[in-house]
Amino acid sequence: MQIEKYKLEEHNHSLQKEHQRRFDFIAAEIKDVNGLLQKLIDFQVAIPSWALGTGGTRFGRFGGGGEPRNLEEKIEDIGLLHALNKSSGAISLHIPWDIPENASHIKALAAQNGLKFDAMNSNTFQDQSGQELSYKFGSMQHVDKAVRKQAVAHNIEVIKYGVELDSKALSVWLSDGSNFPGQLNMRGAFERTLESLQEIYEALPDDWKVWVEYKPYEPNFYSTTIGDWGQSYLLSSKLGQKAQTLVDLGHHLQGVNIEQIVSLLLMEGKLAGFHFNDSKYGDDDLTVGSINPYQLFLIFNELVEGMDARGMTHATSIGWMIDASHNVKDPIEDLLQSVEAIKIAYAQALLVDTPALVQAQQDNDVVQAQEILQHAYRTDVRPLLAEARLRAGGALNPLTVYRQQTIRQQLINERGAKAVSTGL
Ligand code: LRH
Ligand code: MN
Repeated sequence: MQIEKYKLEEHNHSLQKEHQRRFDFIAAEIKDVNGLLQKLIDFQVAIPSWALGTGGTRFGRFGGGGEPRNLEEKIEDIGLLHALNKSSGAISLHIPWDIPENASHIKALAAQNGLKFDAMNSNTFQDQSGQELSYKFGSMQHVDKAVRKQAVAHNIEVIKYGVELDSKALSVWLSDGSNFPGQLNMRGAFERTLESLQEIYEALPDDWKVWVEYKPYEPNFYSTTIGDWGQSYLLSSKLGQKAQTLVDLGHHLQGVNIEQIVSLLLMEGKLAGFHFNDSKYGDDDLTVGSINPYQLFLIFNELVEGMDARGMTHATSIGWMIDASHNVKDPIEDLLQSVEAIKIAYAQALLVDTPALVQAQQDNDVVQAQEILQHAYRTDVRPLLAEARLRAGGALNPLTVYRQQTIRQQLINERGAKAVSTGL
């Protein structure tokens, strides 16, 4: 389903006066407000194809209605999201959950919805029906060469699907590891994983990247072969310049300083991009910025500083993507909130008075440094995001339009109230 343009214009007109007052207030404080707005307009967040349905845990799943039943409907839902916030112009597919049977049709449908194809995700953490060899004891780390070959072949197949869709990256997350001490020779597991990734690396088209995602635990609970940024960085350094490290915010143990990891990966030119979400305990995959928005701001502060230091174009130099699971929220509302939280953190980081901060750091004026950073964090940048959406043809308040137009009810009428499995 599409949103009629006049309905968006009606909504924006009804909020215009109040918006203008708020925008004028903050714009008065910003030197090059149009430059900042252009950065916000260009900043697009990719939406995972597996996040348009209701997620769940091993204890249960409470499916909502109107969920997409196939790849076409997932593309339509992201198209709807993008029509509202003009900030979700890409989809990331997971294979085999979303095999593009007819690539040219899928590509055309995505283009109609203003969407590009971001990284392609492979899957050697589940056994598919009809699969010859099991990944129970791992895939690329497996002691049996035949299992490793099967995993390599799957990743090369995923690259093929991606080439047809003009994607430019393969994203690899391996659940490989062990549940008990003694179960695995961890050096052997790492070396076999490297050997497998090298075969995949050789199959990458020249203009492609391979993104190596790390995660400390789950589904393995003693060791994970690619368990932290160091192990991913070691692999991507040994593989070559087309290999980089992907940072999923939920894949860090309590107390880890993620923004420090980001600054170092950027320094090394080895930061692939992000799977944005939020968490309080483990890999909770909650709405971005819903638990620790200050950490998200600090990460973007390092990103802006590090990308500017390397002359990188913010919007296109690394992968910006959400990886979340919606257990109790409407998936589209959850994604609207997540994209908003990401762009709020980015806008606040763009407002940091960097010359003053550098001076305070030079003077070891710790108090002043915090004041400068938190002034940006405590600035309500939402009118800037609304203005950027308005100029890009979106809604001043996407969530309000989504609810006022009873879009979920329309999707339920169209698709039915029954829940649809998301593969996870
Ligand atoms: C693993 C992960 C990975 C995906 C999966 C859906 O926890 O973050 O990025 O493949 O979630
Ligand atoms: Mn992830």
